[in-house]
Amino acid sequence: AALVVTLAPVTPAHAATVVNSTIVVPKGQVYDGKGQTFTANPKTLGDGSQAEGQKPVFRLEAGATLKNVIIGTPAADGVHCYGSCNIENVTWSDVGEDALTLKKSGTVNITGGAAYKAYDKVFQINAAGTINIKNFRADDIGKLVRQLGGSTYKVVMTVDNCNISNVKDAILRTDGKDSTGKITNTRYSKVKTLFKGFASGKTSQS
Ligand code: ADA
Ligand code: CA
Ligand code: CA
Ligand code: CA
Repeated sequence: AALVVTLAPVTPAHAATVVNSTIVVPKGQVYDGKGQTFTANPKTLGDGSQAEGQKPVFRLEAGATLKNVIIGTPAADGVHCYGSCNIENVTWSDVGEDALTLKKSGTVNITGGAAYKAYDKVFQINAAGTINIKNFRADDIGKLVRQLGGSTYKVVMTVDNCNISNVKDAILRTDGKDSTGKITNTRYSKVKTLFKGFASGKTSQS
């Protein structure tokens, strides 16, 4: 008799999860993507172009953590933080309109991960606060951090132990005279300028 082997259906390890409506991470909670890739449904969240008003793939309430996630393409408006948030080992393989936005005051801690192919901005800061970027890789971007154009609230920006390449505009950019930028222990290549728009004495690099 012939031997018949029936194989169970297998979900490929690398299949992306298509996000149809924003995944909300509640206040103080941790969302661990375990290395999965998430992409935006372009019809419901956004196509990842430079059009404003796209929706995020993830929305983090105050004190939430997002970790071990790959945001693939399209990435729509990436991640929105409504207050402080922790972003650990999150990679944007092709940033959409931007990668992450601070929507309400707080501290954003980015640790590990990477962002690639950001036509303009990676991290968009739309409220007073602090952004600390550590052990991060960025390549082929316009700006790594941009405080909302024309805004004057204070934003503290730090970059430590990062690897940044092919930056068309600046690593850190502000229009706020109280905002500060500090870059330490970081390698860069093909970066137009490190800092843009800061008042004198508000930047340091070592
Ligand atoms: C631009 C735009 C703002 C806002 C921002 C963002 O700076 O002018 O209105 O949409 O992008 O949060 O992406
Ligand atoms: Ca924008
Ligand atoms: Ca892109
Ligand atoms: Ca945006």
